[in-house]
Amino acid sequence: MSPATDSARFRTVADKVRAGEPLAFDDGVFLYRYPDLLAVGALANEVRERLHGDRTYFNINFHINPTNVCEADCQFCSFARLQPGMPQAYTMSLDEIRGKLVERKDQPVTEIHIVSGLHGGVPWSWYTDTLRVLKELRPDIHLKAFTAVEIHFFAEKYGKSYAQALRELVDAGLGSLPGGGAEIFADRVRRKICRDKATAEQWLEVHRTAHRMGLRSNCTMLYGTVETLEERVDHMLRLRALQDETGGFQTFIPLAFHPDGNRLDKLPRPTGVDSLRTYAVGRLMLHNIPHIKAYWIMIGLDTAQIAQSFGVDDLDGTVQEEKIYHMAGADTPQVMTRTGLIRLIREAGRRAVERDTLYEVRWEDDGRPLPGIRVEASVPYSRHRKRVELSVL
Ligand code: V47
Repeated sequence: MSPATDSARFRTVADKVRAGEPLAFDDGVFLYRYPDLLAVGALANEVRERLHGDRTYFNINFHINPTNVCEADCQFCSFARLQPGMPQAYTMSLDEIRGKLVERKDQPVTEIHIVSGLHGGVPWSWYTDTLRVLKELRPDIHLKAFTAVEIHFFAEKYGKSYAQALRELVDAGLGSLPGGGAEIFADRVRRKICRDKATAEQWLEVHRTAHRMGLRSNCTMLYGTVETLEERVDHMLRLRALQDETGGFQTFIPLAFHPDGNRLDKLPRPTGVDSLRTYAVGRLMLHNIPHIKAYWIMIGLDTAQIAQSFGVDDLDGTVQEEKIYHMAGADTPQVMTRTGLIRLIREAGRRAVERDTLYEVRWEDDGRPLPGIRVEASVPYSRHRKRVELSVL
């Protein structure tokens, strides 16, 4: 196609977006290939601002990874150890799990994000008690725990239906499901990078079951391994179809592949441009999922700031002691303070909104100076913009 027909096609796609029409598969692939990244970003930003204005959400959370013993042998994973007793394999006792929360008892944490391995050598009660011991200590805390891949594994291993496994976890304190384990839905890719865990259909069925039970969940896409752009768009469309059916997804989180310490270590990391485009295309294709989240741990703080103008309205989180990406070579800090996150958001010209896991607002930034934040970075978005315009004049 010539540049002229390309820009005509872009205008047609933009018209569809502005009319609130769902984009088609070919539109998604076109947006991935359209050379003008800033135009794609600006269109995604229109949708982002229509939905959320200048707000960027964040929450105060930390991670617990109770074991890294995992029967699945995913090629991209640097965290899992196939057998107990292998170097660096660990499984926490319930006391150790409780201890992770005791260590943080004075912090205003509202969520614990729990991702485990597929460890069949522990009884089912170890998984339910993991939630129970945390809830006993802090009944108010939200437990976002166990990916759909884990739920599928629990059902198979311990002889339960998805609904039964989820019900028992809810009784023990489960609040919602994180979005991990989706990777890329295309069979061709799953056969290459994660052939021995839940299939795409099983992943989607777990989320369908959870949504029907009234649980909320998130969804992810691992990009930058062996998938094509078409397979990324297909992945987004399968998420969109389930969302049309259930409405239970809260946020879509693209996850940039980290190559260190795993068997795909010859692959390069996705570039910043690829990440920004993926956020933007995600925002445009997934018109029915309310939020697009940047996991700054994976893309770095700089890209996370810019992503807020490419469709992203949500940043995860204050995350502490993250293992999955740091074992895969992430060089981002392990901890981000609340003030640090607010500063990151303000400096991007956005208004920070602290939320809980289900997006209830807990605090909104009114631009007042905060300790450790420069005054010029504390000016709210609209005034900040005026100031910038004036200084350009
Ligand atoms: O399922 C594993 C991915 C996921 C690597 O729901 C990798 O709010 C890149 O799902 N390079 C777990 N990705 C993390 C996850 C998540 C993160 C933040 C927020 C939420 C949420 C969910 O991480 C895994 C897998 O898809 N992953 N290894 C790697 N080397």
